[in-house]
Amino acid sequence: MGVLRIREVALAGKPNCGKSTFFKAATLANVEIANYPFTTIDANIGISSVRVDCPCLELDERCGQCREGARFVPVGLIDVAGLVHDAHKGRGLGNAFLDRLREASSIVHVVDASGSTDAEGNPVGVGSHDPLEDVDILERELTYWMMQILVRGWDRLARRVQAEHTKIEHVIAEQLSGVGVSQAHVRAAISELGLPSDKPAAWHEHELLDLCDYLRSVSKPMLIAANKMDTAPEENLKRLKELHYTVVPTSAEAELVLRMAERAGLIEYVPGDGDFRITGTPTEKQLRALERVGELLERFGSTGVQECLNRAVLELLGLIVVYPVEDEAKWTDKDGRVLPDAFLMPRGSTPRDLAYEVHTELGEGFLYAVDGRTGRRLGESYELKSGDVIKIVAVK
Ligand SMILES: Nc1nc2c(ncn2[C@@H]2O[C@H](COP(=O)(O)OP(=O)(O)O)[C@@H](O)[C@H]2O)c(=O)[nH]1
Ligand SMILES: [Mg+2]
Repeated sequence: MGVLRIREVALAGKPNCGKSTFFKAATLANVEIANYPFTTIDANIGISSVRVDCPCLELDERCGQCREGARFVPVGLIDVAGLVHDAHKGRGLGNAFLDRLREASSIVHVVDASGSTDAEGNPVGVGSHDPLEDVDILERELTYWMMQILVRGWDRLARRVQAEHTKIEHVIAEQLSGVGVSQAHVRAAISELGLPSDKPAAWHEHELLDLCDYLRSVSKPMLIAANKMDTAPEENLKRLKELHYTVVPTSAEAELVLRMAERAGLIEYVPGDGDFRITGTPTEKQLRALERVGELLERFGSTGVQECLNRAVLELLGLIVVYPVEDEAKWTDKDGRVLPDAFLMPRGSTPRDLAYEVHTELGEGFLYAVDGRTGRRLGESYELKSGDVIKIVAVK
């Protein structure tokens, strides 16, 4: 087994939108089903998971690593301190918050869709604040944050690029590498905005800002959790859904109720499901809370929390889940465990990439791979698909 490389999702949003509730719910899991450490790394960084259909559904028996065919693959989750307007200037927790986002590969923007908190997160009457404003504020803060990093020493940089005829995308990507911007991102942005790449010293400040805005949108993929859906006016949900984002109505609170009830042995609930089963003896009060959650599930299909995590990882980051095995016929490892591991890989990965992900030595000794479904040898350039069961053959 190689070291698990954890992909990260950050929860961002203003104070009181429900980030910590979402975080707590999403990182609270049934330890027994997990063959990886479901521990909280620190108060604000934890392990959550994406849910996929387990390939063992094609077998006669479940593999023992999943819950009735629902396979949970670990991802890191960061609860970023509440963000307010002008955070990039150091307001609120300011740059400490923004620095946390450096580590994240995608962002779930938790928005209080009920409109019951103002731009700073102070309680106001339900529906009295427009949640769309919060979306603008977060975008702006991230853009200005990148701008701040970019303009550090910009004049000197731009002049040097012009004098030495070096590539501007290289210099910008270097400057912004800490926030996850690549040369390809910069090249795309420059061409999209039609900036003269040989004359960066002549770029206007507003053009630099547009550049940062574009870079933000491509390097920090984001979706919106329209949280507090239980009390949100229809109109707010509708307007949020019209934005050019993936918008998932959520109730972090409902998810927390379900996960705690399951932990307490009161219900059986598989995260992401649209229902649960009472298996214990809840008190009158607990029963009423569960009934309320039940109604919500009926109305929305699920609490939305698992869907946010799934889409942030599988759609925004474009990752797939692949299952390496030692025995391609039985889908087991050397100890006979069925489908022992699940790896998240970037789309477009090859079997050799998977070998490296499992272990550097396996990657270096890679000879070929076998498809666990067909028993056929896979070509060097085979593109792995989500759900693939793969045997890797390497020199010993
Ligand atoms: N009605 C409702 N309230 C929620 C929901 N999620 C969180 N809250 C409440 O919103 C308040 C702020 O939540 P918290 O998670 O501390 O927000 P944070 O400041 O963004 O971390 C708390 O009172 C939560 O109980 C939800 O889905 N529905
Ligand atoms: Mg919080």
